[in-house]
Amino acid sequence: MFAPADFAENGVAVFPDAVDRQSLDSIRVHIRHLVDEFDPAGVRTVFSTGDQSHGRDEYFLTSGDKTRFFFEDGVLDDAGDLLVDKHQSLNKIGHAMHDLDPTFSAFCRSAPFEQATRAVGMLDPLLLQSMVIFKNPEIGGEVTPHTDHTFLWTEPQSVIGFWLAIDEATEENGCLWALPGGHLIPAKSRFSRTPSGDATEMITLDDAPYPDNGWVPLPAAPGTLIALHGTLPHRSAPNVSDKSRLAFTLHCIEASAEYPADNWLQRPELPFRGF
Ligand SMILES: O=C(O)CCC(=O)C(=O)O
Repeated sequence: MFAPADFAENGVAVFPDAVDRQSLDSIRVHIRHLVDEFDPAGVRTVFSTGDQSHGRDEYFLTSGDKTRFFFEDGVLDDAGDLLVDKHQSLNKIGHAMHDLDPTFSAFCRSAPFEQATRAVGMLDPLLLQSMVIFKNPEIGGEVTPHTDHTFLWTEPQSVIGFWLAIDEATEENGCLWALPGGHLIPAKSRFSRTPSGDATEMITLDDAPYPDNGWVPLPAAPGTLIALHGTLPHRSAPNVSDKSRLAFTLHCIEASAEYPADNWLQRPELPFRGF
C-alpha cells in the first residue's frame, strides 16, 4: 500500500524496513543522551499545533539553526517547573540537528533517507528541518490536520517530509493519519513571520475545511519511513496509551525552489546543505 511509484497520485509513500534495527537502536540511545544533557531550567516553550502559541517565542523563532527542546502542553507548573520526569515532558527536539549534530548528520545523510528522496522524485534535495517527535505515553499531544507546505513554504512548492517510526506507531499510541490524494487540494494556509520578523501569523488562503472522509491511518513498524508530499493533509491523535511513539522527521526542499525570507524557519548563518 502507498508504493513510491504511486507517490504522484497519493501524495504519500511508505518504505517498510527502510532503517535497520541497529541504526534505530543507535539513534534512540543518542536521543536519550541529548535529553539527559538537556537542562530544562529557563526553557518554557510549549509546542502546540492547536494554538501555535510557540510562534510568539524567540526560543522557537530562532530555532531553525539550533538544537532546541520543546515541551508538551501541561507539563510545566505556573512557576515554570516540570510536573513530570524530564524524559516524559518533551514534545520535540528541533530543528537543525541534521547539520549541527554529527550523529544526526550521518543518520540523515544515510542511504535510507537519500534513496527515499530519489524514489519520490526529488532532483536536488536540500535538508531543511529535522525533528525528534516524542509523543510520550499518556502525555504526547495531538497534531492537528495540516500540510508541511503551510510551514515550510517554497516557490514553487517543493517540501517533502520523511517521517521515520523509531517505536512502533499504532492507532492506540498516535500513528500518523493522512488524506491520500489530498495533496492535490491547494494549500489552505501559510504560517509566516510578520513584517517585523519577531512574531508569526497564520494566513488563511481558503477557509473550507478538509473533507472528513478518506483519511487513513498509517500504522508503522519500527524502521518504516513514510514520505508525505508538502500539500498532503496529515495529523496524529494524542497518545492515550502506555506505549511510547518515538519518531524522527526530516523535511527536504528542492535546491532550485525559492525559499522566502518570511518563512518562520530561517538559518542566517547556516547555509542549506544536501546529502
Ligand atoms: O509525528 C507526528 O505525529 C506528526 C508529525 C508531522 O506532522 C510532521 O512532521 O509534519
